[in-house]
Amino acid sequence: MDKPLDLLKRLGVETQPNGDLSVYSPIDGAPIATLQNASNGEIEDTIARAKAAFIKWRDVPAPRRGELVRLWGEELRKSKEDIAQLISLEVGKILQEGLGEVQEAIDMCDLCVGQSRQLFGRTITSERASHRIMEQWHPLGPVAIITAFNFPCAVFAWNAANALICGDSIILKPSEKSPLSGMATLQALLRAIDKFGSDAPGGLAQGIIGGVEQSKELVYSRDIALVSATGSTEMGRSVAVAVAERFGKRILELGGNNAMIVTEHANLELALRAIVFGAVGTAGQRCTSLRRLFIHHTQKDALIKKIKTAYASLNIGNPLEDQSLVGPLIDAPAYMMFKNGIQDALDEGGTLLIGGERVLEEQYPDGYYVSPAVFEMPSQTQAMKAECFTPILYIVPYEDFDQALEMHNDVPQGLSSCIISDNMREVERFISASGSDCGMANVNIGPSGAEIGGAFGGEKETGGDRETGSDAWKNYMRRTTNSINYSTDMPLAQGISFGD
Ligand code: UN1
Repeated sequence: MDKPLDLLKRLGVETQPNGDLSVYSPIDGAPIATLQNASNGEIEDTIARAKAAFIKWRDVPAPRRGELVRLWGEELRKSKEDIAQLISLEVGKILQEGLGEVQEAIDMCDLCVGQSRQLFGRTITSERASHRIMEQWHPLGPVAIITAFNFPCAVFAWNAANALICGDSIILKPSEKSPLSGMATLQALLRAIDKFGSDAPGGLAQGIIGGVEQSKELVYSRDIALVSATGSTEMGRSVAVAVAERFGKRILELGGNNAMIVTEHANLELALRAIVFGAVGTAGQRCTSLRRLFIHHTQKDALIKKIKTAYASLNIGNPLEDQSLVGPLIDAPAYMMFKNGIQDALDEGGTLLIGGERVLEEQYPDGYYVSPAVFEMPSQTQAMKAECFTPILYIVPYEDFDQALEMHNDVPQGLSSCIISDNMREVERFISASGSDCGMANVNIGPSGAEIGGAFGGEKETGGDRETGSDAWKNYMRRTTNSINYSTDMPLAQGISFGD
């Protein structure tokens, strides 16, 4: 691993030695760099530049805008290893997951290159003779992208790639816990903009360093047409209200409390692989992490045995080392959350089956490594209904499928979900209208690791919006309905006769 400052230099990320935002590595708590939080004046200027850039960019043909995103993908390919290392260093993800995250950003660019030629509306038949109705999708305006610490590269790219092909300018406000990886991803975009040439206006893509105060400036600004924010439900609630108050648009991707149902017809080996990656991957710090596991009572003992064996052999350690599968939690508050989560589960009658300890404390006194915890709970308790963004998995056995479905949906969040079953009745029921109430309902796949081709997002307190693929691009545009009369008459709709 290179020295952090060499890595940052290679990625074009500028740091401010006397800046007021310090970034630490969760690996050992060591400082990586300092950055300067943006002042109100700087944010106002940034928004003004984004507004001016939008006026020019919206007139560049969409497939040409796609070419910029293609170039961004090329730059990301060139910097893939470097950005992945930075993500490991700054977020604590194992290198494989860091590489996967950059790959997700590259895939998003590829998707958007094609999508830039497919920003189509419908033609609708008119009730009037020699009339036609059609829809067009037009660029929307400056888009603010507020990301969470855990996916600083991919979630930025999901939003920025869509926004750019849709003709919008963008402003990134990365999480104050992992601003460097976001800025490195932005720098790759700025290199692409340099290569693209003069029809990419200055101010098309910008970044703002800061926390809640800086986010608020963006959220309250009437010049920001769309706020796309990823993070906690609490954050999302205040963004939703502020943006709605000024009739702005928003995309919210908030808490997940994702579950799996393992039925009596499940292939347990398949279930095990999905459980371990889902609950332990990224140290349980994905929106899509597996948190609740409902097991048919006939499968419980066998599956718990397998889970315990798998958890006992997990390599917890420095995420930059090849053999590590579980890196550290992001910071001390995350560790407090883990500890409280463990206590709450015990207080509610849970039996701790494995894990739940802080580990490697001597080696890394300022790094918060924990052994992922598994509880067996007597029922779906109160603590299980809140998202605890750490590797705690709660198991609840069930007797009949309807009961499992009911528990599955009985939480405020609705992001991702899955069933492990070889029985088509159970599977179809799970993905039917009366099945999972989540934005994503998977079959024989875990809840995390979604591909970008589908629409990503969830219901209820998850926010209700969608990003990435499918028709999510429409969220970054405005729709106009055009009614066209090519006759020489002026018939009115609804058959109205008005003074004729
Ligand atoms: C997130 O945790 O905010 O589905 C995003 C997944 C990844 C993205 C997670 N593709 O787990």
